[in-house]
Amino acid sequence: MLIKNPKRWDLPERMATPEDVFLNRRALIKTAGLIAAGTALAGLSACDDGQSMEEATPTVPDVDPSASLYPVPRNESYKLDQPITPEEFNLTYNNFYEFGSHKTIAENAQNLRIRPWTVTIDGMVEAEMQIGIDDLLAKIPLEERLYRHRCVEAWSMTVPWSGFPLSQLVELAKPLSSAKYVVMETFNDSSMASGQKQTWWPWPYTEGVTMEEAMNDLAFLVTGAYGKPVAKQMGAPLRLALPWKYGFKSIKSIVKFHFTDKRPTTFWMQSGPREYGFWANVNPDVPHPRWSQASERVLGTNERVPTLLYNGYAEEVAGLYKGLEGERLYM
Ligand SMILES: Nc1nc2c(c(=O)[nH]1)N[C@H]1C(S)=C(S)[C@@H](COP(=O)(O)O)O[C@H]1N2
Ligand SMILES: [Mo]
Repeated sequence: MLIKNPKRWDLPERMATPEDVFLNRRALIKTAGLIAAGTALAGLSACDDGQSMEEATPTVPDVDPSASLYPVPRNESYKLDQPITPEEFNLTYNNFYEFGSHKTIAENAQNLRIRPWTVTIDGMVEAEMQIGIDDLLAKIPLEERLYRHRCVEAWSMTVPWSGFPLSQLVELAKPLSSAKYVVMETFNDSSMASGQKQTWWPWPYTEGVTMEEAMNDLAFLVTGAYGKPVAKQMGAPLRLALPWKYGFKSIKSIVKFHFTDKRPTTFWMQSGPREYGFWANVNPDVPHPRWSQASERVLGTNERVPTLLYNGYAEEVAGLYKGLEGERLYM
């Protein structure tokens, strides 16, 4: 049962197939024995599977203790000659599978408790540590950057993120020289995130980048957006923004940074190895098995525009991939 609530920015269905339409179907078949037959059949059009999920009772919206930090000064090196996507789009059209595998998870995401929020830094570091988000925010100056944001489902936005370069977190962590990757992890608590009751997904959500990618100035840890603390549905209180990669690399609501010499098998690599790789750099010439990447739909204007190599950031990042041409860099 799909409850339609068409908004003027809704995409035609064929352009907005969710990431999991194929994956979930397979998972449902696999776990069919665990699900009441009727539900399983209704769930086969996987995009509405979140609707059949038991919704947790929304809690009273809490005041974000970091609110007084915003707005923060804009870093003029990261301007764009394209309009910012109106905030209502980023607040209402999200991917955050912890709260449902469809786009309208915003209300359910209000169940996310963002304080206390402890960030763990561990693995190949001089000294493992835990730090509360507000202590972290007090240590590192925040700035605003305008970034392009591109999902593998071929929609795009332009977002004013606030936060700080990932390189500053790496400096705080003091990794050993043997560390080659930083792996990030989202919270895992099905009592606040009903999507995490769907046990066929490899929770918690994880993502990772090489140390070299982490040190690139474009790699940005987001704590705010649109001049205020980042909304829960957008990955409060700490998410990543890697604008040259597909959106699934930009992990939300991070609780852990793990330094390692092993390349991680991330959430999406485990969920669909044929469809999702480690690098996931944007490239118009390399189609995803289900979505051509030649063009993208701009949320807000519904305009279709050509996709750019590295999502327009080739000058900043192409050098990271020299000598790696034999790898699946674009999926
Ligand atoms: N923890 C977590 N992080 C996540 C996701 C998710 O489901 N869970 N979805 C990813 C995908 S597929 C995209 S496109 C972006 C969406 O970010 P937005 O909702 O702010 O546009 O978040 C990424 N980060
Ligand atoms: Mo995505």
